[in-house]
Amino acid sequence: MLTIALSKGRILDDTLPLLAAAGIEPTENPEKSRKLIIPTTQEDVQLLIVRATDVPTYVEHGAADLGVAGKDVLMEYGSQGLYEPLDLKIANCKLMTAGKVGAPEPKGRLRVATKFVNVAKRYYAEQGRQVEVIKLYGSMELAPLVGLADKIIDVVDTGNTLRANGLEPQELIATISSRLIVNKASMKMQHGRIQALIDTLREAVERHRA
Ligand code: PRT
Ligand code: MG
Repeated sequence: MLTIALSKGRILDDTLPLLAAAGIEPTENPEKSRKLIIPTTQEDVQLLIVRATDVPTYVEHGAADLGVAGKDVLMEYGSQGLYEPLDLKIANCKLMTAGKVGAPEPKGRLRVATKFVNVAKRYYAEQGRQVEVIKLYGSMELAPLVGLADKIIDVVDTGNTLRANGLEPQELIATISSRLIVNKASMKMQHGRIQALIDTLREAVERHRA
């Protein structure tokens, strides 16, 4: 059995057409089903539906052989224990700092609210800047509005969410797309099969981009 971990929403939406190119289609709609293990048209391939931030955990520990995760999630998780053989070029966005429109740079220690705690610490450490990183799990945009933080670090697509809350994008930390990730032991044990899937997906990505 080959097990592929995916999250619902934009990653699933954009990954299904790529998997279809490899002849892998879910036998029921994962967006609607309550099932977390979804069989596919290939008897020996199944999908696991997990939270976006949990995908690397399932793959690193071998509960899934493959997965699809945003580069933001991988930067935060740390990708030492995983192979990352293919940029799927889907769910594109930017990881950015943002703050209140027109707010002056605070003097002294910067307070940064984010769910990307490791990324934030690394980013400001590289700049030699003293920061207090405040961990949040969502609605980061609120933090500067109520004085919880000076800035946030979050993924930005259109920027509409920032604008709607009186915030502006400031520094670009990384351009983000979703990556295929592979468990290291699976890559050894099922090399032929996984490599064939990677090759097919790579062609589908290129066709999709053309
Ligand atoms: O939603 P959940 O809490 O379960 O987890 P998640 O937010 O990590 O998952 P999901 O499915 O929302 O995102 C999965 C991946 O999609 C992320 O890890 C990113 O790599 C990628 N991605 C691409 C995005 C966006 N675009 C995006 N716009 N992830 C989140 N957003 C958010 C953004 O932060 C803002 O709050 O969507 C909102 C709208 O964005 P704007 O800029 O267009 O207004
Ligand atoms: Mg989300």
